[in-house]
Amino acid sequence: MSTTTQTETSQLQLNSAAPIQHALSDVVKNEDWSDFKFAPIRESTVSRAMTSRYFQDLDKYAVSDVIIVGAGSAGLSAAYVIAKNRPDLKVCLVESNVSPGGGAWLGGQLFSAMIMRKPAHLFLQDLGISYEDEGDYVVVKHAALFTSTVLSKVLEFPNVKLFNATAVEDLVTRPAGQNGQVSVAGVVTNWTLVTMAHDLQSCMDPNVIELSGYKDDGERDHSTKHGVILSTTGHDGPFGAFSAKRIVSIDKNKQLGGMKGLDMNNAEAGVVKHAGSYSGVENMYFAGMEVAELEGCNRMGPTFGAMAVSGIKAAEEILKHFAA
Ligand code: AHZ
Repeated sequence: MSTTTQTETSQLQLNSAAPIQHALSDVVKNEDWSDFKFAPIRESTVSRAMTSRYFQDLDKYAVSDVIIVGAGSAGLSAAYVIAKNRPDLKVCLVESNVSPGGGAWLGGQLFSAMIMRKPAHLFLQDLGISYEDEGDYVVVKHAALFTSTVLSKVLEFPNVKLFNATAVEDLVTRPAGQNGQVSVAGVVTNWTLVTMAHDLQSCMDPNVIELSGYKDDGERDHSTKHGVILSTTGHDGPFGAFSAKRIVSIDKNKQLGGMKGLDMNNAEAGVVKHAGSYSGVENMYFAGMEVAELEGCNRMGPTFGAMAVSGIKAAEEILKHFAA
C-alpha cells in the first residue's frame, strides 16, 4: 500500500509534468542557470537613471494643479477619481511615509480583512477588486488587496507623481480678496527624516510645491484656474491631521472640532457630509479621517467606506472647480 506524502506527490507531479513555463523560459534553456547573465550596467548609470527622473519630476510638479497631502485610503481614492477624469491636471501626491497607503494595509488591529459598507462597494467594482457580499457590507479578503490595487492604478496615471518619504511641513498662503480672506497657494515640504530631526540639524531649509494659477511675478493669473490642496492626513498623531491643525491658526473663525468617540453609523456619514471644500480658506479641501478632527465627527474604526466615499466627494468638488 502506498504511503506517499503530500510533498512527494507534488514533486512527482512536477517531474512528470510538461516543462515549466515562466518569464525567462526562452533565456534559460534546459533549466541550466550556471551561465545566467544580466545585461551590463555602470553604477553611475543607475544613479543617473533615478536622479534625472526625480529632478525632472521635481521640476514638472513644482507647480501643480492638485496637491494631495497624505496617500492613505482617502487620498488615493481621490487621486484615482481626479486623475481618471482629468488627464490634463497635474496631480501631486505628498506622503510622509516611505510606504503610501496609511492605515489601509490592514483592516483593523492586525486583522487582514477590509470591511466596506454599501454603497462604497461600487468603488471596489470600479477598481476591479473582488469581495464577498454580506448584504449591507462587503469584505475584501485582505486590506492590502484594496490598497495595492488603488495605489497601482493611481501610479499608472501619467499625470500623477507621488513624492513619498516627503512631509508637508506648512501651507503656503496668499491674500485673497479685500476682507482678509486667504487662499492656499502651495505646500512646504521636506524629507520626512529631516522633518523628524529638525532640532538636530541646522540649515535644513524646506522646499515648496506651488499651486497653479499665478503669473511669473507672483500675481494671480485670472486666465487660469487656481490650483487646490486636498488634505487627507488622517486623524491626529505625530503627522496626522496636519492641515486641520494648521488651518485653525490661519482661519481665526475656526476651532479644531476634535475627533469624537467611536460610533460607526454616525461616523461614516459625518465624514462624508463634511468632506470637500473648506469654506474658511480658499482652494482648500479635506477628506478622510482628517475631516473628523477638523469638524468633530465620531471615528468609525475599521470600516473604510467613508474613506473612499469622502475622497470621491472631494474629488468631484475639485473636478467641478476646474470645470467651471
Ligand atoms: O503618513 C500619513 C498617511 O499615509 C500621511 N501624512 C500624515 N501627515 C502628513 C504630512 N505630510 C505628508 N504632514 C502625511 N503626508 O497621510 C496618510 C493618512 O492616511 P490614513 O490612513 O491615516 O488616513 P485616511 O483618512 O486615509 O484613513 C483613515 C483610516 C481610518 S482611521 C479610523 C479610526 O481611527 O477609527 N478608521 C479608519 C477607516
